Amino acid sequence: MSRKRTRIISLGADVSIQTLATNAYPDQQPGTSGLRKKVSVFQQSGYLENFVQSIFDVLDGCTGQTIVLGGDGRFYNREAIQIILKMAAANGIGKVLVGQNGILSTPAVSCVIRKYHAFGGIVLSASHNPGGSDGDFGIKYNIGNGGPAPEKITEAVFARSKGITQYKISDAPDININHLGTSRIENMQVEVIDSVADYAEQMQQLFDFDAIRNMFKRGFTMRFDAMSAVGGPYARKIIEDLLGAPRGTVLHGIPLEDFGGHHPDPNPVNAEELIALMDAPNAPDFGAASDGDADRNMIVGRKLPVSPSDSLAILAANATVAPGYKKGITGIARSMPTSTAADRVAKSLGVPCFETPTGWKFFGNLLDTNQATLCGEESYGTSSSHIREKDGLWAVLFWLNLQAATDKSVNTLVAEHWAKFGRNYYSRHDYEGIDTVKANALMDRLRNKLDSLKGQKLGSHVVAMADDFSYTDPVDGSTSSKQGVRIIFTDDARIVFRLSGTGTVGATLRVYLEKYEADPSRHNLPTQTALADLIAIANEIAQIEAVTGMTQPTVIT
Ligand code: VG1
Ligand code: CO
Repeated sequence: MSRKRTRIISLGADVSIQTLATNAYPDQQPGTSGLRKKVSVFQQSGYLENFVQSIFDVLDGCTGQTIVLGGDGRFYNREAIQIILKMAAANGIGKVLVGQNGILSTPAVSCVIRKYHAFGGIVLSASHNPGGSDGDFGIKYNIGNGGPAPEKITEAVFARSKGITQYKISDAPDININHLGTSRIENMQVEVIDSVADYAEQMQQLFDFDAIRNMFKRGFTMRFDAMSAVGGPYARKIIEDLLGAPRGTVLHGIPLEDFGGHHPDPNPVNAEELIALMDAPNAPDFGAASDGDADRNMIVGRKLPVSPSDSLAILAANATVAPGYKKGITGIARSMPTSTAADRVAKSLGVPCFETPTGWKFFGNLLDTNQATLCGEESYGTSSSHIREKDGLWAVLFWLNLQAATDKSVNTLVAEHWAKFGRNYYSRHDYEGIDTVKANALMDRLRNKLDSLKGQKLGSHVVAMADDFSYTDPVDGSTSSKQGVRIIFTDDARIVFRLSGTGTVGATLRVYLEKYEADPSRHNLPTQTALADLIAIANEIAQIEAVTGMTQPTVIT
């Protein structure tokens, strides 16, 4: 597309506020978690500016208000921060709280918005997607409750972006964001805040830091892999400084613009170094990792990566060990593809378990109305009502608190949980880089089969129900449809198919597989072995190999 040159449309009363002409881009639709594109796409003339102006245009009443701004430190973070600061000033924002060096983890943004009663916040991150000049960049707007904007807002921003013709920006020089303190752009105040302090303070209110500190004093060992992403400074401050774990407990603790060339996704495939450490004969007691923007977590015992769905269930079952949850939980919420392990815990606690579409934005209303206290997703996301984002380090601290309070290892806690509630064997198979047209056709064919599936016997499993998941928010009544094809069997096994909404190249098919096993003597099978029959059924029903030409998933978690 040839772009017309930027033209000044008008100068404001204060001459340094400019209104510049721009051409709309057609592709600024936010996905599961904000707008994510290749860095080179964001670097196109006006691309970031259009999206930011569209946000300001649809926000009612943001004039004079405070917003929070920060990102995961990936390539283009600093440039984007300067552009957004100048645009915020030109759009009449009263004050911006910006993380030092432009750094704020996603959970820290949520924490800071809530603590200072800000109007909202802008998070710069493509989360677990790779970074660097040829990697991905992303931007997301969070509302005043600290959580991702609901679809009503993201759709309005997208609609606005398709018709945008101009944006406002100050031509003030760049602000120094390296040092704490206050400065101004036009009439807007800019306060550079400590990236970690508010978040660390909140964690100390939720968890028993004394008990964890004593556990480290007694020689408890752990490794936290920050994956060269934004979790590093948070983990170093909290785990090494405040909890007294020895230096070196946090691995890859310095955030790098390209995450050291790695994929900052804390799962056994991408955090292979940590997994190797935890598999070794002299493994530490506990392993953990977080992702690009530190909202995901992986929990690892000796030779035992804990499935995120199990982690949610185990934390829910033991929530009262942590001071912040000693009164118990009001309910649990999980995304639809997440295993039903948490449902069994909710049932035994006598609290509701909500099933929402994929993406943290769907938990906000349940948390705001106190219907749920803990939330989780199979994609290594867990958190609670303390903020409105998933929170990687929070989950790790919860597991530390649990081990300190019970004096039990991760392996023992997991085994005891399975013995009591049964085990939900679980795995996700991702098929990446599929041609988008083919991927959509595969999903359409699945949808067309749904009506005929009920009652059918597939392998040894009988289909109890099959549908395309649709969710009506119990608080605001909004409906989200086409959220994933699910096949549920009479023995509680499930297969779910959906397409990713966070990728930037082609389509990714996610196949989620789950099988329930009550018998403790059958709780130690390799996961893929336990799920082998469901894997075969999924391939058969979706014709994955025939459509994609792939005989194996690209990633198994
Ligand atoms: C993925 C996960 C989803 C998560 C989302 C954002 O979305 O499946 O559970 O909420 O990423 O996580 P999708 O549409 O690609 O399946 V993060 O840590 O990337 O902000
Ligand atoms: Co993330």
